[in-house]
Amino acid sequence: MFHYKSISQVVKLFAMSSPNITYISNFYSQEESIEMFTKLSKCPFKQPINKVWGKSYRPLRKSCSYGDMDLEYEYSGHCELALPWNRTMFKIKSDVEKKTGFEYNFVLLNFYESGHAKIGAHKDDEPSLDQTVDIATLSFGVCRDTIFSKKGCKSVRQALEAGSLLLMHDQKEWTHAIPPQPCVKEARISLTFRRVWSSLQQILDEMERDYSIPPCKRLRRE
Ligand SMILES: O=C(O)CCC(=O)C(=O)O
Repeated sequence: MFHYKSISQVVKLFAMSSPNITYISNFYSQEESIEMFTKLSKCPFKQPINKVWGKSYRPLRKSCSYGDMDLEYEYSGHCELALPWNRTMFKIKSDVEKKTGFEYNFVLLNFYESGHAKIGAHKDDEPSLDQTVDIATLSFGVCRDTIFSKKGCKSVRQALEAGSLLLMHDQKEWTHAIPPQPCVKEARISLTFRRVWSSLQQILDEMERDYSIPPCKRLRRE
């Protein structure tokens, strides 16, 4: 017979051994996804120069970003300066916010021209990211897989279909990647919505830490 305690331990163990994600397959209909893919293909994608472990490289993947005014996001030694929201991007952002209940101020777009373009295993854990807000990934174009991995756990593979929305809740323990799929010949565009601290907020946070301002005197984030 199971005791309540042992069941809750099993539930906890299971939660630790699987990535904390929610996948919604038809967030946008097929027709909407095709229309959006066409619009999004016209975004000013550029091949960034990334730096990992001191080495610079140009990934095959191209990217661009939109966000609130003067917002910058630094990752892989590369700084993305957000373009101002346009009508399409603002509409998509509102749809995602309605579904998730979170407010986003930044979106990173990735353009994978074919299955040769990829993104290595990584965590979106930059200090400039608000970790209490789920990262929301929309996919358009060809279906690609994502792989979640954690040491000692079985990897989880999830197909990201056109029009789908993937929510990553608390990903401190798991990495995610878009592996190469050379047999895939068509393009995919992903949009990852995030909440980024502004540089001013980061300075205030550092001051709080450095001068040990008691919590009651701290400025609230919002
Ligand atoms: O394209 C994707 O689905 C993932 C993108 C990603 O992991 C990232 O931009 O950090």
